[in-house]
Amino acid sequence: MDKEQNPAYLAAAEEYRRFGSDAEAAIARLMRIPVSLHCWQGDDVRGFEGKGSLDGGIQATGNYPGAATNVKELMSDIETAASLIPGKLRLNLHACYAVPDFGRRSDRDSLKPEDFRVWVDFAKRLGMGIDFNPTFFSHPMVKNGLTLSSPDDEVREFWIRHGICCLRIAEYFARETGSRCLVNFWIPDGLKDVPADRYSPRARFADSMDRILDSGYDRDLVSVSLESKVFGIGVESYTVGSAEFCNSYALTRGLVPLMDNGHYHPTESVADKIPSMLLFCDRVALHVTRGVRWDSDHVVRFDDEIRDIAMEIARAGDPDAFFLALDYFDASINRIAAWVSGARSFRKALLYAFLFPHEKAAELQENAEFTDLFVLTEEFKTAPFAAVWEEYCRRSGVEPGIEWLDSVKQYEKKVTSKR
Ligand code: RNT
Ligand code: ZN
Repeated sequence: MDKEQNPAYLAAAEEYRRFGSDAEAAIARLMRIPVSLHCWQGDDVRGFEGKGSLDGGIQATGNYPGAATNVKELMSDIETAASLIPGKLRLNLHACYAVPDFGRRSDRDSLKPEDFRVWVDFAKRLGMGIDFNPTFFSHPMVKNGLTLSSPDDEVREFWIRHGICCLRIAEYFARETGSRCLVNFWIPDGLKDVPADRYSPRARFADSMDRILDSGYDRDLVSVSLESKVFGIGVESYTVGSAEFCNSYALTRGLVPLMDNGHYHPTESVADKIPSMLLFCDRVALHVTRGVRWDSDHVVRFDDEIRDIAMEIARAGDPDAFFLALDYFDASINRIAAWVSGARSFRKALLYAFLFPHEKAAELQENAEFTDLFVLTEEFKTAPFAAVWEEYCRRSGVEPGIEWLDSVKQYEKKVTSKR
C-alpha cells in the first residue's frame, strides 16, 4: 500500500506533528540502521563442533523441539527468521559455527577463512554484512574456567592463537562482503568463590589481548570490541573481564567498548552509560538482550529498558556511532519466533525513539521547564505508534501485525517439527 493511501498512517503522522515529531524522518532513519542477527539463537549456542553442553557461565534453558543441528538447518532457519524482520540485518557468527571442508577439522586455534566460506556465500546471497565472535567457551582447552587469563601457558597460548585466527577471518568477511566486520571479544573467565588475587588474572588477560592485537588487523576493514560482564553461573564471585577492566582496556587500545545490557547489576542503566561512553570514544557496540534474575539472555521485549536504550541511540544523532547486535537465546519457545519477536521489538524501540521530539524535550530541560517535559514524555507514550510501525513494516516488505507468527507455524509444521 502506498503511503498516500494509508489513512491510519497519515492520521498518526499528523498526531506526531503535534508533538513536534516527523514520522517520515523517523521511518527513513530506521531504514538506514542495520542490526546484527545472532546465529546462536537457532541452536542454543551449541555450534557445530559436536560438544553437547554449553559452559562458560552462559546457559540456554528449555527443550522446545526443532533446534537446528547443522549448517543447512541453521541457514534455513535464519533465512526464515530474517524474512519476517523488517529492516537491514547483518549476520553475527561465532567461531564455533565453522564449517570446515569435508574431511578436515580445524581446532579453534587454527581456524581459517575457508572454514567460513559457506557462511560468506550465504551472507552474500542475503545481502548481509558479517560480524564475528571468537568462541572462548564450550571447549576442552577452557581449564578451570579460564582462557586468556589462565596461569597455564599452554592454555593461554592456545586462546591467543584463537584470537589471532579470528582477526584474519574477520578481515576475510569484510573483504568478501564489502562491509566492515565487528569482532567481539568476550571471555567467560572468572571464579566461583572469593579470589585471593584479583590482579594477576586481569594482568594476564590484558597481556593476552595485547598479543592478539599485536598480530595486527586492517582497521579499514575490521573493528574490535571487548565485552564486559558482571558475573555468570559458576563464576559468581569474580569476573576477570569486568566493566572497568574492559572499558579501560578498550579505550586505551582504540577498541570499541561493548555493553551487553544483561551484564550489569539490575538497577544499572545501559541507557545512562551510552552518552558517558560517547564522550570518550567515537563508537559504542551494544548487545541488546533482557536480563531476568540470574539470566542475562532472555528474549528482548518492547519494554522500558530497551526503549530507554533506543532513546540514547536516537539522541546520539550519528548513525555510525553504534554497532547494534542482538544477543539472547531461549530454548523454551519456538526458536524462530523468539528470534523474530526479539528483533522486531528492538526495531519497535528504535522507531519509538526516533519519533520522540528530542530537541524540543532537551530545550525544556535546559530551560528548567520540568512540568512541560514531564507531561510531554507521558502523553507521548500513547501517541498512535502502531500505525507508524505498521507503515514501516509494509515499506520493509514484512507483515506488520501478528500474522508473521502463522509463517513461523507453517515452517514449524513443514520443517522444524520433522527434525
Ligand atoms: C555472554 C555474552 C556473549 C555471549 C555470546 C554467545 O554472557 O553475552 O556475548 O552471549 O557471545
Ligand atoms: Zn553478549
